[in-house]
Amino acid sequence: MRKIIHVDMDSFFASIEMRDNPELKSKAIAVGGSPKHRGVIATANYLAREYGVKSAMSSAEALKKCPHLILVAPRYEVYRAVSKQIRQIMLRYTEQIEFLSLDEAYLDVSESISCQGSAIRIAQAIRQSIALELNLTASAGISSVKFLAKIASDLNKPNGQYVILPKYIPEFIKTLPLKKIPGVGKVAEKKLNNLGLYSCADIQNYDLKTLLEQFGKLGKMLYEYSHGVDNRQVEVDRERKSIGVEKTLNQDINTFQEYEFIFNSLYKELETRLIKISTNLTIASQSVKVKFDDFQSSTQQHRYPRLDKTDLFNLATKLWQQKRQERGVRLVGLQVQLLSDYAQKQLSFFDLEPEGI
Ligand code: TTP
Ligand code: MG
Repeated sequence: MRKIIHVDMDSFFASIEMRDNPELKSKAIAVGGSPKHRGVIATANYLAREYGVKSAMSSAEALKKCPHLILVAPRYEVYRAVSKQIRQIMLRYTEQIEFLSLDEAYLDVSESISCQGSAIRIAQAIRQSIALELNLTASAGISSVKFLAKIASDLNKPNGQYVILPKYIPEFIKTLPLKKIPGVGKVAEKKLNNLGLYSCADIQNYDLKTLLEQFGKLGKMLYEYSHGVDNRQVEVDRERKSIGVEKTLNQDINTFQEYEFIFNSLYKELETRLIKISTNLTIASQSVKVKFDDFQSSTQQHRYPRLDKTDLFNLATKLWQQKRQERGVRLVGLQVQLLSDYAQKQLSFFDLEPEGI
Protein backbone atom coordinates (compact mmCIF):
# COMPACT_ATOMS: atom_id res chain seq x y z
CA MET A 1 0.00 0.00 0.00
CA ARG A 2 1.53 3.32 -1.07
CA LYS A 3 1.19 6.65 0.71
CA ILE A 4 0.75 9.50 -1.76
CA ILE A 5 0.41 13.18 -0.92
CA HIS A 6 -0.70 15.77 -3.46
CA VAL A 7 0.21 19.32 -2.49
CA ASP A 8 -1.35 22.29 -4.30
CA MET A 9 -0.73 25.91 -3.42
CA ASP A 10 -3.77 28.15 -2.84
CA SER A 11 -4.38 30.77 -5.55
CA PHE A 12 -0.65 30.53 -6.13
CA PHE A 13 0.36 33.57 -8.26
CA ALA A 14 -2.24 35.79 -6.56
CA SER A 15 -1.17 34.74 -3.04
CA ILE A 16 2.43 35.65 -3.84
CA GLU A 17 1.35 39.06 -5.09
CA MET A 18 -0.70 39.67 -1.92
CA ARG A 19 2.15 38.53 0.27
CA ASP A 20 4.59 40.88 -1.44
CA ASN A 21 2.18 43.81 -1.47
CA PRO A 22 -0.02 43.65 1.64
CA GLU A 23 -2.18 46.52 0.36
CA LEU A 24 -3.73 44.00 -2.01
CA LYS A 25 -4.76 41.62 0.77
CA SER A 26 -8.27 42.91 1.33
CA LYS A 27 -8.96 43.52 -2.36
CA ALA A 28 -10.22 41.43 -5.24
CA ILE A 29 -7.16 40.79 -7.38
CA ALA A 30 -6.17 38.71 -10.38
CA VAL A 31 -2.85 38.02 -12.05
CA GLY A 32 -2.99 38.30 -15.80
CA GLY A 33 -2.48 40.27 -18.99
CA SER A 34 -3.99 43.63 -19.77
CA PRO A 35 -7.42 43.67 -21.45
CA LYS A 36 -5.95 46.15 -23.95
CA HIS A 37 -3.77 43.36 -25.28
CA ARG A 38 -6.45 40.70 -25.06
CA GLY A 39 -4.83 39.34 -21.92
CA VAL A 40 -6.17 36.39 -19.97
CA ILE A 41 -6.41 35.69 -16.25
CA ALA A 42 -3.75 33.33 -14.91
CA THR A 43 -5.43 33.16 -11.52
CA ALA A 44 -7.55 35.19 -9.12
CA ASN A 45 -7.59 35.43 -5.35
CA TYR A 46 -10.53 33.93 -3.48
CA LEU A 47 -12.27 37.28 -3.08
CA ALA A 48 -12.25 37.85 -6.85
CA ARG A 49 -13.48 34.30 -7.40
CA GLU A 50 -16.67 35.23 -5.54
CA TYR A 51 -17.44 37.53 -8.47
CA GLY A 52 -16.91 34.71 -10.94
CA VAL A 53 -13.35 35.62 -11.99
CA LYS A 54 -11.55 32.45 -13.09
CA SER A 55 -8.31 31.20 -14.60
CA ALA A 56 -8.18 31.34 -18.42
CA MET A 57 -11.03 33.88 -18.63
CA SER A 58 -10.25 36.95 -20.72
CA SER A 59 -9.21 39.91 -18.56
CA ALA A 60 -11.90 41.99 -20.26
CA GLU A 61 -14.61 39.58 -19.13
CA ALA A 62 -13.12 39.43 -15.63
CA LEU A 63 -13.35 43.21 -15.36
CA LYS A 64 -16.96 43.08 -16.47
CA LYS A 65 -17.76 40.58 -13.72
CA CYS A 66 -15.79 42.49 -11.12
CA PRO A 67 -15.27 46.15 -12.13
CA HIS A 68 -13.09 46.97 -9.11
CA LEU A 69 -10.78 44.02 -9.81
CA ILE A 70 -7.10 44.86 -9.46
CA LEU A 71 -5.16 43.31 -12.29
CA VAL A 72 -1.51 42.51 -11.52
CA ALA A 73 1.06 41.65 -14.19
CA PRO A 74 2.66 38.22 -13.69
CA ARG A 75 6.23 37.87 -12.32
CA TYR A 76 7.25 34.40 -13.41
CA GLU A 77 10.77 34.67 -12.04
CA VAL A 78 9.38 35.15 -8.55
CA TYR A 79 6.89 32.27 -8.93
CA ARG A 80 9.66 29.98 -10.10
CA ALA A 81 11.87 30.95 -7.18
CA VAL A 82 9.04 30.26 -4.70
CA SER A 83 8.42 26.91 -6.37
CA LYS A 84 12.05 25.98 -5.78
CA GLN A 85 11.69 26.93 -2.11
CA ILE A 86 8.62 24.69 -1.86
CA ARG A 87 10.63 21.84 -3.33
CA GLN A 88 13.36 22.42 -0.73
CA ILE A 89 10.80 22.09 2.06
CA MET A 90 9.37 18.89 0.56
CA LEU A 91 12.85 17.40 0.20
CA ARG A 92 13.14 17.32 4.00
CA TYR A 93 10.55 14.54 3.94
CA THR A 94 11.19 12.63 0.72
CA GLU A 95 13.08 12.72 -2.56
CA GLN A 96 10.14 11.06 -4.30
CA ILE A 97 8.65 14.30 -5.61
CA GLU A 98 6.96 14.89 -8.95
CA PHE A 99 6.08 18.48 -9.80
CA LEU A 100 3.12 18.82 -12.17
CA SER A 101 3.38 22.58 -12.45
CA LEU A 102 5.01 25.33 -10.43
CA ASP A 103 2.48 25.02 -7.62
CA GLU A 104 1.53 21.38 -7.55
CA ALA A 105 3.39 18.17 -6.70
CA TYR A 106 2.91 14.52 -5.86
CA LEU A 107 5.01 13.01 -3.08
CA ASP A 108 5.40 9.32 -2.39
CA VAL A 109 6.11 9.09 1.33
CA SER A 110 5.69 5.31 1.61
CA GLU A 111 9.31 4.94 2.69
CA SER A 112 9.58 8.12 4.74
CA ILE A 113 10.44 7.77 8.40
CA SER A 114 9.58 11.38 9.35
CA CYS A 115 6.54 11.87 11.54
CA GLN A 116 6.57 8.14 12.38
CA GLY A 117 5.78 7.51 8.75
CA SER A 118 2.39 9.19 8.99
CA ALA A 119 1.48 10.73 5.61
CA ILE A 120 -1.17 12.85 7.32
CA ARG A 121 1.37 14.39 9.64
CA ILE A 122 3.96 14.83 6.91
CA ALA A 123 1.38 16.76 4.87
CA GLN A 124 0.59 18.90 7.91
CA ALA A 125 4.27 19.55 8.56
CA ILE A 126 4.94 20.55 4.95
CA ARG A 127 1.97 22.91 4.91
CA GLN A 128 3.03 24.40 8.22
CA SER A 129 6.58 25.02 6.99
CA ILE A 130 5.27 26.61 3.81
CA ALA A 131 3.08 28.89 5.94
CA LEU A 132 5.80 29.84 8.44
CA GLU A 133 8.75 30.12 6.10
CA LEU A 134 7.16 31.36 2.89
CA ASN A 135 4.09 33.08 4.27
CA LEU A 136 1.83 31.24 1.80
CA THR A 137 -0.82 28.58 2.22
CA ALA A 138 -1.04 25.16 0.61
CA SER A 139 -3.66 22.42 0.56
CA ALA A 140 -3.00 18.71 0.49
CA GLY A 141 -4.71 15.45 -0.36
CA ILE A 142 -3.61 12.09 0.98
CA SER A 143 -4.46 8.65 -0.32
CA SER A 144 -2.90 5.44 -1.59
CA VAL A 145 -3.18 6.35 -5.28
CA LYS A 146 -2.36 9.47 -7.23
CA PHE A 147 -5.73 10.41 -8.68
CA LEU A 148 -7.48 10.25 -5.31
CA ALA A 149 -4.73 12.27 -3.61
CA LYS A 150 -5.21 14.93 -6.28
CA ILE A 151 -8.97 15.00 -5.95
CA ALA A 152 -8.62 15.10 -2.16
CA SER A 153 -6.36 18.16 -2.18
CA ASP A 154 -9.29 20.17 -3.54
CA LEU A 155 -11.78 19.08 -0.89
CA ASN A 156 -10.58 21.26 1.96
CA LYS A 157 -9.12 24.08 -0.09
CA PRO A 158 -7.88 26.69 0.80
CA ASN A 159 -5.42 25.97 3.61
CA GLY A 160 -6.73 22.50 4.43
CA GLN A 161 -6.15 18.84 3.82
CA TYR A 162 -8.25 15.75 3.27
CA VAL A 163 -7.48 12.07 3.64
CA ILE A 164 -9.06 9.18 1.77
CA LEU A 165 -8.02 6.10 3.73
CA PRO A 166 -7.82 2.85 1.75
CA LYS A 167 -10.75 1.35 3.64
CA TYR A 168 -12.97 4.25 2.59
CA ILE A 169 -11.93 4.27 -1.06
CA PRO A 170 -14.80 2.07 -2.35
CA GLU A 171 -17.35 4.28 -0.62
CA PHE A 172 -15.70 7.51 -1.81
CA ILE A 173 -15.45 6.35 -5.40
CA LYS A 174 -19.05 5.25 -5.74
CA THR A 175 -20.45 8.76 -5.65
CA LEU A 176 -17.47 10.45 -7.31
CA PRO A 177 -18.66 12.45 -10.33
CA LEU A 178 -16.66 11.55 -13.45
CA LYS A 179 -16.05 15.22 -14.19
CA LYS A 180 -13.90 15.42 -11.04
CA ILE A 181 -11.41 12.95 -12.48
CA PRO A 182 -8.29 14.62 -13.82
CA GLY A 183 -8.22 14.04 -17.56
CA VAL A 184 -11.99 14.24 -18.07
CA GLY A 185 -12.55 17.49 -19.92
CA LYS A 186 -15.76 19.15 -21.03
CA VAL A 187 -16.02 17.15 -24.27
CA ALA A 188 -15.47 13.77 -22.62
CA GLU A 189 -17.90 14.69 -19.84
CA LYS A 190 -20.64 15.44 -22.35
CA LYS A 191 -20.05 12.22 -24.23
CA LEU A 192 -20.13 10.24 -20.97
CA ASN A 193 -23.34 11.95 -19.87
CA ASN A 194 -24.95 11.18 -23.22
CA LEU A 195 -24.39 7.51 -22.45
CA GLY A 196 -25.95 7.97 -19.02
CA LEU A 197 -22.58 7.90 -17.25
CA TYR A 198 -22.18 10.45 -14.47
CA SER A 199 -20.42 8.78 -11.55
CA CYS A 200 -17.85 6.06 -10.97
CA ALA A 201 -20.71 3.78 -9.88
CA ASP A 202 -22.17 4.16 -13.39
CA ILE A 203 -18.84 3.06 -14.87
CA GLN A 204 -18.65 0.11 -12.48
CA ASN A 205 -21.93 -1.13 -13.89
CA TYR A 206 -21.01 -0.45 -17.51
CA ASP A 207 -19.55 -2.77 -20.09
CA LEU A 208 -15.75 -2.47 -20.42
CA LYS A 209 -15.76 -3.39 -24.10
CA THR A 210 -18.13 -0.55 -25.05
CA LEU A 211 -16.15 1.83 -22.85
CA LEU A 212 -12.93 0.95 -24.69
CA GLU A 213 -14.62 1.26 -28.08
CA GLN A 214 -16.08 4.64 -27.24
CA PHE A 215 -13.23 6.22 -25.29
CA GLY A 216 -10.05 4.25 -26.03
CA LYS A 217 -7.31 5.02 -23.50
CA LEU A 218 -9.58 7.30 -21.46
CA GLY A 219 -12.09 4.45 -21.21
CA LYS A 220 -9.46 2.14 -19.77
CA MET A 221 -8.40 4.78 -17.29
CA LEU A 222 -11.99 5.47 -16.19
CA TYR A 223 -12.63 1.78 -15.74
CA GLU A 224 -9.54 1.35 -13.59
CA TYR A 225 -10.09 4.49 -11.52
CA SER A 226 -13.71 3.53 -10.93
CA HIS A 227 -12.41 0.34 -9.37
CA GLY A 228 -9.89 2.26 -7.27
CA VAL A 229 -6.95 1.20 -9.43
CA ASP A 230 -4.27 3.74 -10.40
CA ASN A 231 -0.87 2.15 -10.81
CA ARG A 232 0.98 5.30 -11.86
CA GLN A 233 4.14 5.83 -9.89
CA VAL A 234 5.35 9.19 -8.65
CA GLU A 235 7.81 10.06 -11.41
CA VAL A 236 10.70 11.85 -9.83
CA ASP A 237 11.72 14.91 -11.86
CA ARG A 238 8.93 14.37 -14.30
CA GLU A 239 9.95 14.77 -17.84
CA ARG A 240 8.93 17.77 -19.82
CA LYS A 241 7.09 16.56 -22.88
CA SER A 242 6.98 19.63 -25.05
CA ILE A 243 8.22 23.17 -25.46
CA GLY A 244 6.13 25.80 -27.15
CA VAL A 245 5.59 29.46 -27.77
CA GLU A 246 2.26 31.04 -28.53
CA LYS A 247 0.73 34.42 -28.98
CA THR A 248 -2.78 35.70 -28.49
CA LEU A 249 -3.07 38.45 -31.06
CA ASN A 250 -4.15 41.97 -30.26
CA GLN A 251 -6.57 41.74 -33.15
CA ASP A 252 -7.89 38.79 -35.11
CA ILE A 253 -6.07 38.35 -38.38
CA ASN A 254 -7.57 37.39 -41.72
CA THR A 255 -4.72 37.48 -44.23
CA PHE A 256 -2.05 34.91 -44.90
CA GLN A 257 0.56 37.66 -45.00
CA GLU A 258 -0.12 38.62 -41.36
CA TYR A 259 -0.15 34.95 -40.42
CA GLU A 260 3.25 34.41 -42.03
CA PHE A 261 4.63 37.43 -40.18
CA ILE A 262 3.50 36.03 -36.82
CA PHE A 263 4.77 32.60 -37.73
CA ASN A 264 8.21 34.06 -38.43
CA SER A 265 8.44 35.91 -35.14
CA LEU A 266 7.20 32.92 -33.13
CA TYR A 267 9.63 30.64 -34.95
CA LYS A 268 12.53 32.84 -33.97
CA GLU A 269 11.42 32.74 -30.35
CA LEU A 270 11.05 28.96 -30.34
CA GLU A 271 14.43 28.53 -31.99
CA THR A 272 16.10 30.69 -29.34
CA ARG A 273 14.51 28.64 -26.59
CA LEU A 274 15.65 25.36 -28.05
CA ILE A 275 19.18 26.61 -28.62
CA LYS A 276 19.37 27.38 -24.92
CA ILE A 277 18.77 23.70 -24.25
CA SER A 278 21.00 22.23 -26.91
CA THR A 279 22.37 23.43 -30.23
CA ASN A 280 21.54 20.09 -31.79
CA LEU A 281 18.35 18.92 -30.17
CA THR A 282 16.68 15.79 -31.51
CA ILE A 283 12.90 15.99 -31.16
CA ALA A 284 9.96 13.64 -31.69
CA SER A 285 7.76 15.98 -33.70
CA GLN A 286 6.82 19.59 -34.28
CA SER A 287 3.40 21.19 -34.43
CA VAL A 288 1.40 24.33 -35.15
CA LYS A 289 -1.70 25.36 -33.25
CA VAL A 290 -4.23 27.99 -34.22
CA LYS A 291 -7.21 29.27 -32.27
CA PHE A 292 -9.99 30.85 -34.33
CA ASP A 293 -12.36 33.69 -33.52
CA ASP A 294 -15.03 31.19 -32.43
CA PHE A 295 -12.50 29.85 -29.85
CA GLN A 296 -12.20 26.51 -31.66
CA SER A 297 -8.59 25.36 -32.01
CA SER A 298 -6.86 23.20 -34.53
CA THR A 299 -3.42 21.59 -34.42
CA GLN A 300 -1.21 20.07 -37.10
CA GLN A 301 1.62 17.84 -35.94
CA HIS A 302 4.37 16.18 -37.91
CA ARG A 303 7.02 13.64 -36.88
CA TYR A 304 10.31 15.33 -37.57
CA PRO A 305 13.73 14.81 -35.95
CA ARG A 306 14.59 18.46 -35.46
CA LEU A 307 13.08 21.89 -35.48
CA ASP A 308 12.78 22.80 -39.16
CA LYS A 309 11.36 26.03 -40.45
CA THR A 310 10.29 24.84 -43.90
CA ASP A 311 8.54 21.77 -42.55
CA LEU A 312 6.84 23.73 -39.80
CA PHE A 313 5.77 26.42 -42.25
CA ASN A 314 4.25 23.75 -44.50
CA LEU A 315 2.20 22.58 -41.54
CA ALA A 316 1.13 26.14 -40.79
CA THR A 317 0.10 26.66 -44.42
CA LYS A 318 -1.88 23.44 -44.46
CA LEU A 319 -3.68 24.47 -41.30
CA TRP A 320 -4.55 27.85 -42.77
CA GLN A 321 -5.80 26.38 -46.03
CA GLN A 322 -7.71 23.39 -44.69
CA LYS A 323 -8.99 24.37 -41.26
CA ARG A 324 -9.58 28.11 -41.19
CA GLN A 325 -12.78 28.22 -43.24
CA GLU A 326 -12.81 32.02 -43.43
CA ARG A 327 -12.61 32.39 -39.66
CA GLY A 328 -10.41 35.06 -38.07
CA VAL A 329 -7.34 33.83 -36.20
CA ARG A 330 -6.86 34.95 -32.59
CA LEU A 331 -3.93 32.81 -31.44
CA VAL A 332 -0.98 31.10 -33.09
CA GLY A 333 1.34 28.65 -31.34
CA LEU A 334 4.37 26.59 -32.33
CA GLN A 335 5.59 23.57 -30.41
CA VAL A 336 8.08 20.75 -30.46
CA GLN A 337 7.39 17.45 -28.73
CA LEU A 338 10.49 16.09 -27.02
CA LEU A 339 11.98 12.65 -26.91
CA SER A 340 11.68 11.32 -23.41
CA ASP A 341 15.35 10.78 -22.60
CA TYR A 342 16.25 14.24 -23.80
CA ALA A 343 13.40 15.62 -21.85
CA GLN A 344 14.62 13.91 -18.73
CA LYS A 345 18.29 14.76 -18.98
CA GLN A 346 18.37 18.18 -20.50
CA LEU A 347 15.43 20.03 -19.13
CA SER A 348 14.59 21.38 -15.80
CA PHE A 349 10.94 22.20 -15.43
CA PHE A 350 11.84 25.25 -13.40
CA ASP A 351 13.89 26.85 -16.12
CA LEU A 352 11.05 27.13 -18.60
CA GLU A 353 8.22 29.58 -18.93
CA PRO A 354 4.80 28.07 -18.35
CA GLU A 355 2.77 27.90 -21.52
CA GLY A 356 -0.61 29.22 -22.36
CA ILE A 357 -0.65 32.43 -20.44
P1 TTP B 1 -3.99 26.23 -9.95
O1 TTP B 1 -3.41 25.40 -8.86
O2 TTP B 1 -4.93 25.58 -10.90
O3 TTP B 1 -4.74 27.49 -9.35
P2 TTP B 1 -4.38 28.37 -8.10
O4 TTP B 1 -3.20 27.85 -7.35
O5 TTP B 1 -4.24 29.78 -8.56
O6 TTP B 1 -5.68 28.28 -7.24
P3 TTP B 1 -6.21 27.07 -6.32
O7 TTP B 1 -6.25 27.61 -4.95
O8 TTP B 1 -7.56 26.76 -6.85
O9 TTP B 1 -5.25 25.94 -6.50
O10 TTP B 1 -2.83 26.85 -10.83
C1 TTP B 1 -1.59 27.27 -10.27
C2 TTP B 1 -1.07 28.51 -10.94
O11 TTP B 1 -0.91 28.28 -12.34
C3 TTP B 1 -2.00 29.69 -10.83
O12 TTP B 1 -1.77 30.44 -9.66
C4 TTP B 1 -1.71 30.47 -12.08
C5 TTP B 1 -1.28 29.44 -13.09
N1 TTP B 1 -2.36 29.14 -14.05
C6 TTP B 1 -2.40 29.83 -15.25
O13 TTP B 1 -1.54 30.65 -15.51
N2 TTP B 1 -3.43 29.58 -16.13
C7 TTP B 1 -4.42 28.68 -15.86
O14 TTP B 1 -5.35 28.49 -16.68
C8 TTP B 1 -4.38 27.97 -14.61
C9 TTP B 1 -5.46 26.99 -14.25
C10 TTP B 1 -3.34 28.23 -13.75
MG1 MG C 1 -3.06 25.82 -6.82
